[in-house]
Amino acid sequence: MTPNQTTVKPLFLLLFTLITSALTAQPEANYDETKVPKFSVPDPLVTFGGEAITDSQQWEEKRKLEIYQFFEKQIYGKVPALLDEYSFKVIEQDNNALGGKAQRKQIAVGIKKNNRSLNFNILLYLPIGNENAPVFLGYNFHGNHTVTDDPNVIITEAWNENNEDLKIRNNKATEASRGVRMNRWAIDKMLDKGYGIATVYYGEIDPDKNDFSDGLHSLFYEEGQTKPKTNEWGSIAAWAYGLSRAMDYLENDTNISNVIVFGHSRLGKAALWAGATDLRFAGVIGNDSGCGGAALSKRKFGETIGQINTSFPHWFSESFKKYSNKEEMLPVDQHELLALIAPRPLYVASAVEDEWADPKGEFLSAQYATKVYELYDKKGISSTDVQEVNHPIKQTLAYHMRSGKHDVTDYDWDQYIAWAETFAK
Ligand code: GTR
Repeated sequence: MTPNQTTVKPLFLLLFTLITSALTAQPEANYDETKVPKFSVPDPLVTFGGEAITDSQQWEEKRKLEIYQFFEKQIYGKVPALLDEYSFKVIEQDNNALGGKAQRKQIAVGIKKNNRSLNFNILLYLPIGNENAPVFLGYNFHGNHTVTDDPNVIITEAWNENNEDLKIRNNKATEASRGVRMNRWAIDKMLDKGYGIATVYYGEIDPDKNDFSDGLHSLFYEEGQTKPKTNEWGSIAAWAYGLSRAMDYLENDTNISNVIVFGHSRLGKAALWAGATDLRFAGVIGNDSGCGGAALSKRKFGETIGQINTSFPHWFSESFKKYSNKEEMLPVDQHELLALIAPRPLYVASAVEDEWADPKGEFLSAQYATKVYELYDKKGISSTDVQEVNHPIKQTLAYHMRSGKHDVTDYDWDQYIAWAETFAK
């Protein structure tokens, strides 16, 4: 190599790095209400073609489908095909679990496509003495064994994001992380009130990394394919699909009545999309779901589409990237995702210190979706309702803003359980 070449190469590399980082750099997140751009959200009751919708039948026939298809093709991405096979097996059961409070079942679900298979485990607790219990179904972030200190819960074998606080090391869960997330799952409260709880480790459906070689997506590839096509599913849609596959088991368990799908944060986004795609969920809860969940995108407050698509390029469909930092171009906003769940009960929850998820954007979104609930004579967040800390509004479309941070707390569960009493039993 000549001396000339040795200096040219690093210079070229430097230039290349500068250009690519300039192209992908994201504007600073905005937390200043005065800097929220002037925006208007699309009216859920006017079709893309400009036609007004005045009743629930017109909504179902003309508007709901076009909104659904937009979210499906341009935001979360389409599921490419049907499964070839589905099976489940109760691999463990104890009718005297948690000190006699619950029946515990662990169910292995197997799905097959193109001779490839994927397995995941559902952990289910049902209250003793309530033969027809409503169940909360939600993913957990690090394994079923983290939601309880019950020593019999199977430890996941799947890839796990390292987390020193939760004692997850070498991308593997071990006995050391048993019960580390009990604080987020008010299991005793649920059982005492006659509710069951079903949970699945989301990494068993699709490991949360920007790598499409593993997880659910890879089962569906055609010869030579290595990632989903442009309008096909990202990880959020895959997780939502996994919730439906858990539902396939739960709806056949004769001890279960209604299933309310729940999720926090990224898993709240997945729960909302699952609620929109699968009518079998009797209720839907999005806890601190933020950008790409309940929060309006066009406010550009806290996390934006540009930021989320850069930090988590695998979460949405490839086609969603064209809206990065171009939120004003979107013909929909997230209130219309909420509207797709109507008239079923839906709870949107924020935390006041969780500014990254834009609590105000979540509240407005619930408020703007309410007119679709009203078509069915259901109540939501009216234009005179105000967003106040720890003042839940428990209508069919419910909302609260808890004090504190991005988290799931007993306060949240107290509200969800009390709200579920109004429809789930
Ligand atoms: C953040 C992400 C949010 C939210 C959160 C979580 O890093 O920006 O959209 O999903 O993770 O899932 O805890």
